[in-house]
Amino acid sequence: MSASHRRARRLTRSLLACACLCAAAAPLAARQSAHASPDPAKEARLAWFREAKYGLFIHWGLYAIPAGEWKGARIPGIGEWIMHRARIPVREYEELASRFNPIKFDADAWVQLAQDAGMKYIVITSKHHDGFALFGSKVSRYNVVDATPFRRDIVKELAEACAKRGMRLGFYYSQAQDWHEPNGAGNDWDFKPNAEKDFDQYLRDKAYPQVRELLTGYGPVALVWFDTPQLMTSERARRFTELVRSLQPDTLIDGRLGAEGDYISTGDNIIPGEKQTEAWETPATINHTWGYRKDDVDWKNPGEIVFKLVDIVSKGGNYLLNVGPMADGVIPQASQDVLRAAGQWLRINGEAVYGAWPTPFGEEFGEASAKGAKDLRGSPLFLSWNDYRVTAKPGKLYFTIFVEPRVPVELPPMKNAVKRAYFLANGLPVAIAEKDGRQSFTVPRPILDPMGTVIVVEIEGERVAR
Ligand code: H79
Repeated sequence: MSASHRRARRLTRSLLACACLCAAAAPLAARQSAHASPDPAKEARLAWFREAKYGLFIHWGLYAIPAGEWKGARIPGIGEWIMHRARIPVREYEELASRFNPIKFDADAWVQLAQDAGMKYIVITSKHHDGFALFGSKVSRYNVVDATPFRRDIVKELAEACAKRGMRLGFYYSQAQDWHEPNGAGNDWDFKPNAEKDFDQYLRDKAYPQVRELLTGYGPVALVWFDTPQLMTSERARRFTELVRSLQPDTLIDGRLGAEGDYISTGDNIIPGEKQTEAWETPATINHTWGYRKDDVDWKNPGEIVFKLVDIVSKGGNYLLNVGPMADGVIPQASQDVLRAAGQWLRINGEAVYGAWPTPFGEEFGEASAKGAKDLRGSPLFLSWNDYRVTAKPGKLYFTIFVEPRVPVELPPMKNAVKRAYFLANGLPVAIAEKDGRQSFTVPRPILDPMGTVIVVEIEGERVAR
């Protein structure tokens, strides 16, 4: 491929990345400055999260039954939004509960999948915007135990399976939008517009007490994943923070509560262009929906998943990758296959991922367009390069190569001497050459692993000095 071809391909990729920007969270850079001072308690809570890097998001609820279709019509958009998108009245949508009977649900199998995938934590929708709780709640009968023929507490079974297998479990909880409740945010087809609602009544009688239930009835909670902070004043948000901190001081709070959390949540499916020092996480779909849709079979392939994971880790973040189980309790086989294939790569190359530091360089991410081109939103266009990414540990640099290099790979300039280099997968040495003061290595062709070939470069000293 010629240089101009490669450039064109990169350009297409970065445009695609921009086009799917979603408004669920403010831009990362804009929120950076607000968190300047290091907080030791927060850093201690975050220790496991910064190590873990990769988690399984599970969106499951009544929306898995219609699976993107209502009364014979295809309803576009993300599957878990079907009630909103089709303006389904509460009284009609509620009837799905009487049909929710996922007899194939097997919590152990789900946790096994996460483990096979190399994921270190699970986050499940304990209550999404539709208001239906996947746990046995005393606060609202609109829950899996009281309103369905299934009558089993799904969150409890998953919590037990996680505890048994040493998997951390966190809860997504839609704190603001609740389309089932007259005073919850979001439902203006059955109820009054948000501005005329008694939102505090909803918080007091449902959201706060349900979050309390989640933090008292299900063992240690790794994190609470709040979302879409509509109507969330800082005072309303503070009550959630106090609840979480008082009940489980080690539990993390994500970045979408409406007050400062423990880490930054990027927009859905958004991976920032550069590394960030603050802890952060990208929530992402494996196809194009979160909740199951029968018509969305456009799965990312394992190579794309591995690239995104290493890209994210090289920028200091975590990847929370979603699956949408079907109404019978089974996670679509195709998505399981993708996760397990990426997990196979991680079994060999996980040293470059888990607990790894972000890149000490940054040049590998790409370059600003020399021609002053602008992206779709008028920002200067950044041409991202996807040839390789760098992660690090004390005395070691991991170059994960994604595009077979036709020329020697030059190490970015650093003061450290290189001790040796080798393939992570098999330990075979990689020769380092030096020319005009620049060190480089040559990757033999064909490339060892097309999904990502990791070359470990051992350096003098713990960290790169530039
Ligand atoms: O839980 C997942 C999503 O349901 C949730 N965040 C992730 C983690 C989310 N909430 N809001 N959004 C995502 C933004 C949603 C935008 C849209 Fe729509 C929903 C576009 C299409 C459907 C709202 C309804 C705007 C147009 C129709």
